[in-house]
Amino acid sequence: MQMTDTLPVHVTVVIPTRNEEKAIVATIESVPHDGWCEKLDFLVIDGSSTDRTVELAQSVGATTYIEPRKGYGRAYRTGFAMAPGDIIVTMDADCTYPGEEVPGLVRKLVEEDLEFITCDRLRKAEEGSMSGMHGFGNWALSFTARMLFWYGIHDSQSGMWVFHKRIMDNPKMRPTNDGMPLSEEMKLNARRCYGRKKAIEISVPYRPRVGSSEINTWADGRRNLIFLYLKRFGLNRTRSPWGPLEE
Ligand SMILES: Nc1nc2c(ncn2[C@@H]2O[C@H](COP(=O)(O)OP(=O)(O)OP(=O)(O)O)[C@@H](O)[C@H]2O)c(=O)[nH]1
Ligand SMILES: [Mg+2]
Repeated sequence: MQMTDTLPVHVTVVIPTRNEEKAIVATIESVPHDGWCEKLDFLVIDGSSTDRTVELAQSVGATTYIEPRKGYGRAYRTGFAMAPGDIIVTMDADCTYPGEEVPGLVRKLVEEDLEFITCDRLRKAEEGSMSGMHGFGNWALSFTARMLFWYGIHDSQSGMWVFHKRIMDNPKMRPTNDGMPLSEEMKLNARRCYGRKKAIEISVPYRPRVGSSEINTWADGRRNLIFLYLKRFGLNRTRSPWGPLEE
């Protein structure tokens, strides 16, 4: 198949947002819209933004859904269930991830018969994309995850994944966490369910953020670390510090 052929797939880009009016339009427009796949749509799961995020997302054709329950993980769990496409792509609404790489990543998933791709940000991070503290936190969490699970993923915190929606039918793949730890949970579940040949990691550029972040580096870092230990001992489904587990 040539790079110019239209891929016979329906792709939904799921984007969680909370007050991202400065970057949501550029994030959506960064993904090529030139007919590289049969159908492409954008599903924005908004955590009750108080700015113009929703209106702006709709203005460039995205479907929006307000998820009042807090959390990055909650937004994705809702978005995965709602996404109409057979292939799901994720990214933050802050211009940090390379939207222009989406067609190539989807093509790779389809043509190489993969189940899941996670994008490593650490090897190709551009200058200014990660503060020293963020970089250290990412490295420390990724290192801890590798030591606990021996699963070989370099960047446990990346939020850009490309996968077949059908993998969410697998209860061992479906994530349980409503917060930032959903990111590491996705990779751990994917490697456990599909192994190193079908669940792969690819390095992509990572860019400076547009707009300000609402995450709390220390609190989220601690939650991510606790989650790794709970999961290691199989307690994340029964003892969730983020409240009851719902579908
Ligand atoms: N729906 C929803 N989206 C959220 C929530 N918290 C964060 N987000 C979105 O999730 C994405 C990831 O959050 P970021 O603030 O970028 O977190 P991060 O990438 O770890 O931090 P930065 O490096 O500063 O970008 C962004 O698009 C946020 O707008 C939430 O509670 N609900
Ligand atoms: Mg971000």
